[in-house]
Amino acid sequence: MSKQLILALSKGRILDETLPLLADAGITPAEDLGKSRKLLFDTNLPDVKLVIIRATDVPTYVQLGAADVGIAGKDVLLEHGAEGLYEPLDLDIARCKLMTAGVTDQPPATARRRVATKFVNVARRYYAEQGIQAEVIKLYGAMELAPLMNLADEIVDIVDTGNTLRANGMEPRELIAHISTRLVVNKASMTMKHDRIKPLLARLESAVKQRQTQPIE
Ligand code: PRT
Ligand code: MG
Repeated sequence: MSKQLILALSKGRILDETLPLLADAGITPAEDLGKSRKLLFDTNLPDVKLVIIRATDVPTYVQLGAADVGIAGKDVLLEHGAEGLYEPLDLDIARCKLMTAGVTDQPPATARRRVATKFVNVARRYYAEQGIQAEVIKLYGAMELAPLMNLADEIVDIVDTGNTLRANGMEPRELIAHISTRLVVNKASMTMKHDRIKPLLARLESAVKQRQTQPIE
């Protein structure tokens, strides 16, 4: 196994909140990420590299050992499954909720419920646990549109302020999980590169704690 440490970061909204945390832990990209079309970046540390990929691909990279460490939303991790991954640290960023939602003031469908979501595994598990018969329909985006178009009765999606739901005539219903961004580590890397990963974890953990104790202005 190489001595290099590869960190897989989720692009999109998590990235903006991840970079300051990494900087606090002593890792900064060698060039401006926004000004480059590259996907693999050097950092200030000669043996640490960053890959910036789709959030949904992060668990796969880490699970298969292409990256040693990854940063991804708990929603993505729940959907992907945790096999081959350790999840040692909650970075406490990009907090939101994974919820069911339906059309405002419309009672839930009593027969087999049609549920549109990109979180098909999470949704199947959730409705089965609730003893609700559900037909889960995979969508890749704009879940809020599905009930309006009578494609589905409900959706399972990320909710933060609830504004997106309200703007589309929908209301949040049941909480499935509280979500935040997590650090994941490949199980083999954790053993083989423990001397590299342990200090990184410690520095990130103290960066997270420091933010949590900062007074809110
Ligand atoms: O592009 P892609 O389909 O992959 O995802 P995306 O563009 O929806 O999100 P991305 O990649 O920028 O970041 C996704 C990660 O951020 C998720 O995996 C979550 O862990 C985290 N996160 C935190 C959120 C939100 N907050 C959030 N509000 N991800 C998505 N949203 C979206 C949500 O899908 C919905 O459309 O914001 C809308 C709801 O927000 P409110 O405030 O209107 O309720
Ligand atoms: Mg996106």
